Amino acid sequence: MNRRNFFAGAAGAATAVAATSVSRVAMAALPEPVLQASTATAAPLIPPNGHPYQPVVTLNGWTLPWRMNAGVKEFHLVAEPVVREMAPGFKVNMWGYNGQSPGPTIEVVEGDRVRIFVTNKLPEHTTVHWHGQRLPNGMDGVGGITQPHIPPGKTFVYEFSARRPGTFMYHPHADEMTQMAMGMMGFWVTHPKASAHPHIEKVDRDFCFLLGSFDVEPGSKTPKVATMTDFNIWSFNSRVFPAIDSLNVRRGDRVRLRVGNLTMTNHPVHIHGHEFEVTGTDGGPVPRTARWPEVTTDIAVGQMRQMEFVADEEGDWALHCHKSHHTMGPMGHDVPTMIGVDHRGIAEKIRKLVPDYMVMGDKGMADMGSMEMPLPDNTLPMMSGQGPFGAAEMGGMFTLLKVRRDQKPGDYKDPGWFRHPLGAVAREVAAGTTPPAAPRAAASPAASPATSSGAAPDATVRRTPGPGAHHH
Ligand SMILES: [Cu+2]
Repeated sequence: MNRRNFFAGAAGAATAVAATSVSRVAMAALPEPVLQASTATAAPLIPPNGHPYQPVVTLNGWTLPWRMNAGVKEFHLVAEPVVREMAPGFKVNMWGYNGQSPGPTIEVVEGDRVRIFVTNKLPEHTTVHWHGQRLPNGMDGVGGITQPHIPPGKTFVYEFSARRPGTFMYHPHADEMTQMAMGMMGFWVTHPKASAHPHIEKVDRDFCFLLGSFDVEPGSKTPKVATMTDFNIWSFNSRVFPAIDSLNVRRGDRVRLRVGNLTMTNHPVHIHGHEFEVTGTDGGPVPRTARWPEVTTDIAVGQMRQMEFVADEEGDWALHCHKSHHTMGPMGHDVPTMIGVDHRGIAEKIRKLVPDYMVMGDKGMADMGSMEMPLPDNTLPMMSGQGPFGAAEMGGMFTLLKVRRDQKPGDYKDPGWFRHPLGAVAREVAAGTTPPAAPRAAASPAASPATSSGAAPDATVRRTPGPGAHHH
């Protein structure tokens, strides 16, 4: 993390401050903005003051530190142009907050008094809307309706109490189509104050990310902001597979995923190998009796969902949007279906005229994953990612849930590829032979991991020990 004095540091402050119309005293009163240069998943921010809580981990992101001022948590968001590396070799000119898109996650506790300074370094006005919060109407951030817009170069302050625990987002309510298409959004988590909330379980790992979409023409660097639905880049926290970090957990951990959707379409988020329950929505925690097991949950536009499960199956499990074109990089939409077309010989003839010509997909599109296509600079390959068994043929909204028995509690490091037990991988069968039986998995308790319905009392079905239990 990289701290920089927004107004040029103590030594240079005289000239920098003189250039603004705001008094030196007023500037000194602002908390120093904290900026993030890295796209790596930051370690959870253990709260240094205030009510304690189990912090979240933001996928390829970070949590914004705050200053405690007479019992009020003070944050400083800076709305500004940023360059987000969506994948190595693919950098996009975005607008974001504090150096990145999405902006930093804000974490507070139910009942906290929160003051958020928002400095506008964009070339146009903006506001911040605190999506889902209970707050005084004048703090809701709807430009022109509940407040004047924040002009370029100015700092506004929002203040309210975090009244309801849950999963929230923030985004501009000013020239929204442009500003959200440019990547302006962030996550907000309000942790429960009570140590035993009736509808909020303790978890061992709590991850969050925002679904994003961009329209970046191959070879260009800036999203098109007039696009309404036809986006070509689909991201988790403005990163695309294989550049999205994996979610690394210890076998037996109770895991919470918080996902928010600020794209212009719905995303059915699907997890392999486990059943989960939706334990919270935009409106707050879901009572246990109202939950049901799922392996896919649709997240509509503007919604947030909390998914919870016990990660009790070891392996590298895919976690992705189930719209298959959302797990691909940019491609033309007018590619003809070539499956079954025999164009042997034709390509060679065309190549004499067009040296880079390639035949696309006469056996499907899988060739695209391993082909070395000539691409314009700063272009994301359409399907990429290498796994231990070959090309993953994926891009966009895809990552891995890595479950390991030897992952240490509190350790978020990528453990590398899963080492499968001998004979426990799907494999070729030679004609006329009978392969040895694959090893059977150790008997694992039936029933869904987060099951809380039916007659069983919670204590008997909650197989995950609390976070403390792993430490002994
Ligand atoms: Cu999707």
